[in-house]
Amino acid sequence: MPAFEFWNDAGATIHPVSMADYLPRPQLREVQLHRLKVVVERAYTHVPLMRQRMDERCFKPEDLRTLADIAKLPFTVKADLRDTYPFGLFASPLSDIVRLHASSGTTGKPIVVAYTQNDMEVWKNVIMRTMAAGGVRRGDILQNAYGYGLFTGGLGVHYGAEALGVTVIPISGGNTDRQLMVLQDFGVTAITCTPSYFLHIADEAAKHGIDMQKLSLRVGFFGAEPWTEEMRQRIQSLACIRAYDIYGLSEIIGPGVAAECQEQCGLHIFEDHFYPEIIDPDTGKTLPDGATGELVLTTLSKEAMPMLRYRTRDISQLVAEPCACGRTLRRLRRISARSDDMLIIRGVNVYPTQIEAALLKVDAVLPHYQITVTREHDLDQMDVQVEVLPAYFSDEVKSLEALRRRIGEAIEHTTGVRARVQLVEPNTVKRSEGKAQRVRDLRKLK
Ligand code: DLL
Repeated sequence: MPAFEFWNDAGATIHPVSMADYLPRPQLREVQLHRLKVVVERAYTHVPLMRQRMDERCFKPEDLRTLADIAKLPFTVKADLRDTYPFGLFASPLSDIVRLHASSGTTGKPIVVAYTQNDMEVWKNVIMRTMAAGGVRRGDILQNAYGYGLFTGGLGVHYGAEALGVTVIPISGGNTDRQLMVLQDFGVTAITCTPSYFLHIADEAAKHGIDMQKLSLRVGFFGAEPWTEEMRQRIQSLACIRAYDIYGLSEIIGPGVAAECQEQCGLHIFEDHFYPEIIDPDTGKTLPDGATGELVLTTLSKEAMPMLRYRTRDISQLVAEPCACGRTLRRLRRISARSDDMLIIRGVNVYPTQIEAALLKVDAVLPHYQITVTREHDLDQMDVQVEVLPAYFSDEVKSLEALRRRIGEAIEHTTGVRARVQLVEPNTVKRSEGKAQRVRDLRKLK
């Protein structure tokens, strides 16, 4: 194997599992095209819905000659998984499937996803590369606080971290007192959980007089929900760790579709296994690198459930410029929002992450908030409840009022919408052990 696959530009040794991170782009594209042809053929042969969709477009697998031809393939959407519930999109017989996971939808039945033994190897591979990109290696002790079970977070991270030689503590989500005990007593150096749950753990630590900065914890991989750069800064300074973003979704594999390197400047997509496109969500047209739009992913190596052009509903951008780390994989900008999460308030589009960014720019604000939207006298009303430092409650009312005004202005400045702000004491807003529910849209109930 050529030497470049073992060294990065800085001359540092690359862990063998990460070699694919540094493939020269032309070679990577060759791998992608080869795998794409195989996966399209597989979907056409084994998944009736995909064959029907391709037939409707008069598209045959052999029409795929270049990577650009991917645009000729039909999209797959979440409803396709629901409509074929539970096993209708499987391309392997059940006897070849070694794992099932399911993602709970907001309504009705969950979606079911499947893995063959080879799929499990791919999953392990991308998690190993994720961990390695954040500087985690053999000798590290990982507290895996993503939920174990049907959710892909816990078990997905588990096997990849183990394969890398890391000591994994399968603690799952919840039982925060026990999380704190383990964090302190087991010499934990790395943690995986949602950013909101990490904040909850940190809060509880403070209540128990535990100084997070004095623990051996060095790094965290946070994902499964949208979070902002402002939140990263809070987490990093609170616990004196490096906080990396990890992205993924059940339909594609689970965690490990993309992850940040130590540059913390976008998430490298494991492009040898997942082919990304950004599209205009309204027209479905593919957009160039750098443009903002909906992320569409095609699995290049999945056997049990190949996904062709899956519309994720996640809004992002592709960054093609080389990263200082030397990886040749393109990056995904931090997922700013899900199109499903977009609130339309008095005609203005507002994303919860915009509110988070506005709130956390104000020093006195704690990273716990809830957005409630109602309709009063036919007019949309947005209420933001946010925790602030306790000192403000013992202070003169005037300073509390000034702070409220300052937060209100920050929200209006960022979103263009005026919100009613309610300042509350620490530990008032409901905490989450998994994905945080930041928004309550009560208009939908009417
Ligand atoms: O949340 C998989 C996962 C587990 C990712 C652990 C990272 C860590 P689902 O439950 O199917 O799978 O939810 C997928 O969560 O489409 C995004 O909207 C959102 N999401 C996941 N990671 C991020 C992230 C897992 N880093 C959905 N930033 C996705 C923003 C994220 N949103």
